[in-house]
Amino acid sequence: MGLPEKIKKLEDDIHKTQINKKTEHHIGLLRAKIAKLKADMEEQQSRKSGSRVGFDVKKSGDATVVLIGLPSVGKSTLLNRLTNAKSKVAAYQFTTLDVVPGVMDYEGARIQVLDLPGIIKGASSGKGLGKRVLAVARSADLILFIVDVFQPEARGLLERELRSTGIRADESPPNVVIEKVESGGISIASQVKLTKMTEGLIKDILRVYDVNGARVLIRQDVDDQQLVDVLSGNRVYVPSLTVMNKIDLVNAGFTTELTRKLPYRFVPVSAESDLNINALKAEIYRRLDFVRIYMRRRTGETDFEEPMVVRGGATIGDVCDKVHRGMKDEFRYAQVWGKSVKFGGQRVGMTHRLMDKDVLTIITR
Ligand SMILES: Nc1nc2c(ncn2[C@@H]2O[C@H](COP(=O)(O)OP(=O)(O)O)[C@@H](O)[C@H]2O)c(=O)[nH]1
Ligand SMILES: [Mg+2]
Repeated sequence: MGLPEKIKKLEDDIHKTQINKKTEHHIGLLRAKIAKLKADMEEQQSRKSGSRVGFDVKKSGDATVVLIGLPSVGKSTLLNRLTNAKSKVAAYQFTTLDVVPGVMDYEGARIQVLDLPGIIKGASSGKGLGKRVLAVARSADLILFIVDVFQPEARGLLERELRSTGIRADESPPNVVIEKVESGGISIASQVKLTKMTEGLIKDILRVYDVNGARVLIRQDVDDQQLVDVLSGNRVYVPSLTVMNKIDLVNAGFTTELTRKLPYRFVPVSAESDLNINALKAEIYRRLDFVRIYMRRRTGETDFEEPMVVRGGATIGDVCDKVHRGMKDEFRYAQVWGKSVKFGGQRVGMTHRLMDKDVLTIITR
C-alpha cells in the first residue's frame, strides 16, 4: 500500500469513529499517524522534484508582509495602494502569476509587501500555484488575509490551507520540550493539569514519530495536534491581520453586522476607493511591533530625523548587524538613554534589549 492509500484508510477510520471520551485516544493517535504519513509524503515529493518549492523572493526592508487571499479579492489593487508597486489589476482570475514586491514606507520603517498569486481550495495539496505561494508565506513577518466583503467565510479556508503547510497563524509555539534519550523509555513531567490528552496518548504519539526514549516537559495544556507540531519540528508561527476589502460596495450597517457576526476581527477597507487605507497602514505597523532607535554620535548630537528601525525584542547586537557587518567585532560598549535603562547614558553590552525611542551610542575600537 502506498502512502496516499494509507492516509486515505486512516482518514476513513476517523470518519467512521464517533467522537466521545472513549474514542479520544484512538482518534488522537490516528490524527498523529496521518500527520506523520503526510510529512513523509512531502519529503518524498520534494526529493523527487528537487528543492524547487517557493518563488525566489529576496527579503528586503525592515519586515516582510504577504497578502494572502482568493483570486480577485483585490490583493493587487491593495498592494498598489499600500506601496510604490505597480501590480496588474484585472477583473479576471489569476492575473498575478508571479510574486510582485512593493515597499511601504511608514514611520521610518521600510516594509516589504508581497502580492502573491491567489490561493484556491486545495492549494496546500498542490492545486494551482498554491504550494509555491504558501512557501513564500512561511518566511513572512506578518500575513495579511484579504477577504472580499461578500465572501468573508473565505478566511477559514485560507487559514486551513496555511495550516496544512505547517504555518500557524496567530498561535504561539506550544510550550513543550522533548529531549530524546538513549534509554529509559519515555518519561513525562507536566507542570500543568492535562485535560486534552492522557499520558498514554502522549507516549503513543511520540512512538508514531519513532521517539521511544525521551524526557518530555510539558508547561501548557496542549492537545494532540500541538504535540504533533512540536514533534514535526518544521512549523512556523506567524501573526496575521485580516483585511475586509470592497466595503465601498456595502453600507455601514452591513459592515457593522459583519463585525458582530464573524468570529475574527478585521480592518474594513476599500483598496479601489482608498477608504481606511491609512488606518490599515497604522495597524500593519503596530502588528509588526517596530522599535525606533535614535543614534547619537560620540560627539553628542542625536539623529532624530531618521531612526533605525528594528523589531521589538531587538538587542544592541541586532542594531550593530544593521549598521554594518563586522561592527560587532569592533564593539566595546554602548550607552543608552530611554525606557530600556535605569538612568540616562547607562553603559550596556551587546545583549541589552532596546525599547521604542531609545537613544543609542555605540562605542567601537
Ligand atoms: N468595488 C471594488 N472593487 C475592487 C476593490 N479592490 C479591487 N477591486 C476590483 O476587483 C477586481 C480584482 O482586483 P485585483 O486587485 O486584480 O484582485 P486580485 O486577484 O486579488 O489581485 C478588479 O476588477 C478590481 O478593480 C474595491 O475596494 N472595491
Ligand atoms: Mg492580483
